[in-house]
Amino acid sequence: MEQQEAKKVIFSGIQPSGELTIGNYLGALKNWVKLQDEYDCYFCIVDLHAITVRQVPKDLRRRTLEVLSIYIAAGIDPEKNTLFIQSHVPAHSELGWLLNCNTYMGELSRMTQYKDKSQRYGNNIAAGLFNYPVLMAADILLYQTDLVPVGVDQKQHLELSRDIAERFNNAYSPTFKIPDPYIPKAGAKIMDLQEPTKKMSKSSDNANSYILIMDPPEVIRKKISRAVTDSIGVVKYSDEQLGVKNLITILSVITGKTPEDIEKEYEGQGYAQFKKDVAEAIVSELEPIQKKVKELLSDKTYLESIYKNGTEKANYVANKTLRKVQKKMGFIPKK
Ligand code: AQP
Repeated sequence: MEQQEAKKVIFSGIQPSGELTIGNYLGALKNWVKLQDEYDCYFCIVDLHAITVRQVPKDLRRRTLEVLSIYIAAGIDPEKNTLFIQSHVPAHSELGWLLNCNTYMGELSRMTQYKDKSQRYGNNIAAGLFNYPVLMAADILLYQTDLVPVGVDQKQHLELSRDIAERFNNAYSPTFKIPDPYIPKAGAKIMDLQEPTKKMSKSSDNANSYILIMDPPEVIRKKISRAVTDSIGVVKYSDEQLGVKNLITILSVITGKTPEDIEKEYEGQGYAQFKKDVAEAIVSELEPIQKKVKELLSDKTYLESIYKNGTEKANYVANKTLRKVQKKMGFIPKK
């Protein structure tokens, strides 16, 4: 009998560190949906990463289920993919520690996300924020992942995961698959609506800087109408007009039109109609997702069954890798 070729493994996750934005949706989730037929996908809610910055416990609990609902509502089929909560698979923390002992302080201090975030938190920087990329390496390496869909912002962390894996494989013997970044064709970095030089971020202090997946239509319209543009008055996809460029990107990813087509469509029209259309495109893209999320959140038993199933599969695969690592490092196997 002809043996079926195993599908390549994909791992990715989102932190429940805030309400998800259209950055998370257009930059990550919308692409994940396209991967689910071709790959064996593990989509995780990375709650252990979220606590690198202090969280309010009841908000973390609520958001974790909200993120799971958003995954499903965005079109990720729980039957085809492994959906689970990171803290339900203890191997993540365990491998994280083992890898911490195989990672250098120098490597971690070069991570730009750490440099950026530690500036924001001043004197109260948790050691976990510094070690975050090691936990991310554990997440990925546990599943013998082939490909990791990452935004440009996460590329440096993935390179570190590769370095850690290669170092371990050389020091002991081949144990981890070396993961490659997967940069989706339609990948987009969505920028902050108020400061378009920065990426849109769910933990921003300014609510006008992002659009949440769950924002009601009138809030979306208001935020887009307030989005920073310029005084040039031409809808152009240009680095001189970062605010407008960002709105074109959003419209382009939602509608599938190219930035050039969008430029042509609004030739000689200024920004008013363009902004209105961007807002309506977002509203109609998010409407069915919001409706589905609300339905899912009212059925906790269903959500529980999804993450329980996912955890079971994830635990099985992750423990296999963890046991191999422990054995190679010299730990006595459990009887
Ligand atoms: N603005 C964005 N544009 C494109 N993709 C984005 N992603 C996040 N923001 C944008 C992608 O979403 C995935 C999960 O991100 P995360 O929650 O793990 O952490 P993050 O990248 O640090 O996202 P945030 O919103 O900026 O979170 P906070 O504010 O908590 O740090 C990743 O695939 C990421 O590329």
